[in-house]
Amino acid sequence: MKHIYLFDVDGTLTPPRLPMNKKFSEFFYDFVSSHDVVLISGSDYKKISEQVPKEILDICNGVYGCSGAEYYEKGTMLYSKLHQFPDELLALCNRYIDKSKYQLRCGIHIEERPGMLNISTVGRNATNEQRKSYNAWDNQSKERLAFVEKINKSSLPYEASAGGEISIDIVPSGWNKSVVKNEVLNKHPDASLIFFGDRIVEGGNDLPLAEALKTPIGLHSSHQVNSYHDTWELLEVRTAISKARVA
Ligand code: M1P
Repeated sequence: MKHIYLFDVDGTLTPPRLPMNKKFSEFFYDFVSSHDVVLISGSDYKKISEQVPKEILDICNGVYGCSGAEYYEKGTMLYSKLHQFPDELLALCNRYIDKSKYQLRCGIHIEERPGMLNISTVGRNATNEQRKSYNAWDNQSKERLAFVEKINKSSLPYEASAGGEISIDIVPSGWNKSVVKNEVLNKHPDASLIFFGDRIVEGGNDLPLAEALKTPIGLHSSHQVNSYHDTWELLEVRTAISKARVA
């Protein structure tokens, strides 16, 4: 049976919004060279390519950005789904940002991407240190989770999730990472999909895909990781097992 490996990027293959670790990228290059691999990030392709070396992106079977709204093969965009977000939703996001109890504002609080709004109270211009501080505060205050729930429980035809450390992704209902399951299975109907993500948690942007991959016979599987170290370890175990099978 064909196995296809699906990986989230931030927090799964790289530290959030940072380049891949050099040694891990060497290991991962070898892994991608010998396995079918698809990347699926909440970020857009531009951000993904700042983090994952081009040599790796070019040998992946495919790369989905914006939770599936854009798709690339070998650096070429094959599609990008656009969406016009309504003023009502933008006004709600602006109110969330303005009313936040988090004082620091670093700039770029609403980023429009293909098929996605990315919103952050601290702002996308936050430094790495400012990100960490916001994230620690958010873990206590649960600010993002509350807004994610508010959007998801509203009658608006949109869904929200908390993907990385400082922001929330908002997409039209159904435009989440789970779309990748059918995309991949349409090309490889008999494949078993193995997904790695760091946000397979309530309100997390990897959860819809992990849920979609649950089947009664356990054909597909999902693995919650806490960093690229976990991913590395799990892949090392898998490659060691398959080498032992061959030997
Ligand atoms: O890929 C995970 C997330 O990475 C970034 O999140 P943050 O800036 O909050 O760490 C964003 O690009 C986000 O859209 C994406 O889901």
